[in-house]
Amino acid sequence: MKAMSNRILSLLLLLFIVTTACAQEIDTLSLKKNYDLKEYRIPMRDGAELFTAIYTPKDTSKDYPILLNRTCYNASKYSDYNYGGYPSQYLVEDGYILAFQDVRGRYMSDGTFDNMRPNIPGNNPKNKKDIDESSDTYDTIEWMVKNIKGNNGKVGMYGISYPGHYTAAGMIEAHPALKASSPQAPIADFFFDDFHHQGAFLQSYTAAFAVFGYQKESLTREPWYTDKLMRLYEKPAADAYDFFLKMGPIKNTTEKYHGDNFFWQQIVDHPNYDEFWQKRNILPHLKDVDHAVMTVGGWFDAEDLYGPLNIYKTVEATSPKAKNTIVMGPWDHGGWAKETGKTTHNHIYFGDSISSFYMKKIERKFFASHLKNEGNDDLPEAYMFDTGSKKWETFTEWPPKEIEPITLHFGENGILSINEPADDKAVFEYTSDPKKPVPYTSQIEGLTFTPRRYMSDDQREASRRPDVLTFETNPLTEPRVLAGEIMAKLKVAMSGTDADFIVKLIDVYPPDHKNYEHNPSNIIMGGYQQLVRAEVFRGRFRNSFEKPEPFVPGEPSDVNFRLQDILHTFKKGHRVMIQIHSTWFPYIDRNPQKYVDNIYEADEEDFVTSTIKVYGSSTVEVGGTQDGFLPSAFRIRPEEFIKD
Ligand code: PG9
Repeated sequence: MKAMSNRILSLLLLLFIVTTACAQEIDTLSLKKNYDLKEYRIPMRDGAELFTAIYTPKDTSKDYPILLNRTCYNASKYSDYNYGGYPSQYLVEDGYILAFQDVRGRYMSDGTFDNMRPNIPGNNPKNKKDIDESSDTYDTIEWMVKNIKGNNGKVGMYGISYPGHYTAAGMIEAHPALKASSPQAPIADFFFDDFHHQGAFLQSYTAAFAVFGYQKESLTREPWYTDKLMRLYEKPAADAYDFFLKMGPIKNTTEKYHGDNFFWQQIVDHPNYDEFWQKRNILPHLKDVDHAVMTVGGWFDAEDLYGPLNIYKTVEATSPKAKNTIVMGPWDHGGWAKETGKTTHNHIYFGDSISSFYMKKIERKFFASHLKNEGNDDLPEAYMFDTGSKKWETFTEWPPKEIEPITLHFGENGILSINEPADDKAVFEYTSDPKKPVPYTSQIEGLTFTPRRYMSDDQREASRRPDVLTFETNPLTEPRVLAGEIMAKLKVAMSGTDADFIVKLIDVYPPDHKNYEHNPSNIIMGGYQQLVRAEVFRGRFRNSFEKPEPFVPGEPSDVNFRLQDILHTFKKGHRVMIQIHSTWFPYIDRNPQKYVDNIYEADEEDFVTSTIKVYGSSTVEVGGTQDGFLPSAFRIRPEEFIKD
């Protein structure tokens, strides 16, 4: 049984990682026919050797640029030609030297792994004393350009997710041969990406800790942590909501699953944005980038959406010499790297061959123009897919100034008004019960590595709950494009001393909207409430992510927070809807609603029901660039960066 379950588990894990990092199904025969493969151990400045699998084109009649992918997901797997993390088939056919490297401390590379290893400024070109991902990238490029036959002296980097983070790290004090970087779904800061959203913990990530929370004991081509992952999958839970509710407070995770997991312990020991997290934020180091950067993300990326948007914005603000482009499409995590024919997210259909369009017309052009001097990079500053009109749009800047932002106001009887105060005197109230939290999805989902489908899910079930405030406009008489940043500015009060706030922006379809022709799940599209954007904010961080504060019962307080950007046309006849609630389970762990110093150590009796008030003077600002008060640490513009 054990052997069988390990096999299932390894497949499960491989499926996750392959779907995260895989590209257009590679024709491995053409790869074998046209590329030679060799394995290297590349020496770093401190003597550590990093395993690197390098494919070089068999046609030696010309020189080729190097495309480097640094990964924590097992580069040694590329040594049998049929792994899933290759670049697109178009790049393979165009001819590049393809390098895949295990980052320090992973699989076949030396050293100790550190999640989001802190960047040490001033490390390059040569600072013998320190190492980080930027210095490891610098040393790798230096070695490859000097030692790999047939390279043209130009290097590109790309990677999806954690490999996207390593691509962004390589952009810092970059090697001069690095000419084109494409961080895709890159992690910028684990306090805002993946494991946390603005400091609120993603309990739905519980299984993921096994992959990142144990050090290997020797060089290995196989995962060493599968038995730890099995602890959660021994009795696969078909219903994560039920599984985690029955498990009780987060502290039970420590006792039952992760007591020996170093990364879990770091998460538990650092519930606030302290130096441990601030040092791992890559944004303050992304400056003076002087080569071409194309950041890619998915509007429905439930894992890394903060990362791509803020890495693009930071480079735009700090690096005038960079040719800086952002591409955001109707994809989930890494969806642009695999062609699915009909591009859908959950129940929503966006069009055909959208990923192929990206790979052929955008990504291929980006690398060819900067690494092969073939064609020119006439890509727009922002290549953005409108998730409402379902069309690509291009902008000369992002967020765009030419699209008017709007202010949404809440009124009695669930009225949402656009740009007109509805009723500043109104007070809306709900009772939040952590024993009956609001489900994050209308579907029953089992334990996943990370949840993905919820990002465009139907919100009708939530809008019918008494603990969800729901406001909607009248049917729009004209289409309305919402583009750019979103800021929720809530005035709240509560009977408890802590609370989370979830704000959702929803596109409500007209009641007579047709169902899809091909509709095996019989989804009723008439009245569908499509989630456009949602975000959670842990109210204790309302004045500072570093120094949380309890609420005073009954005292009105400001809770201002950012939702991630959007580009969405609300069509004529549709309505704009806002939902506000205080639990979102088990995507986000439950807030006890009684202030405790560390929620990861809260006991069952700390979880209390709370009556929450939202005042009519609250608003949601949608579009453009949202300035105004931001809690400290949520810095995306360099002049605001925390000093290292
Ligand atoms: N950013 C993704 C992730 C990291 C850690 C846990 C779960 C997901 C990724 O690298 O795939």
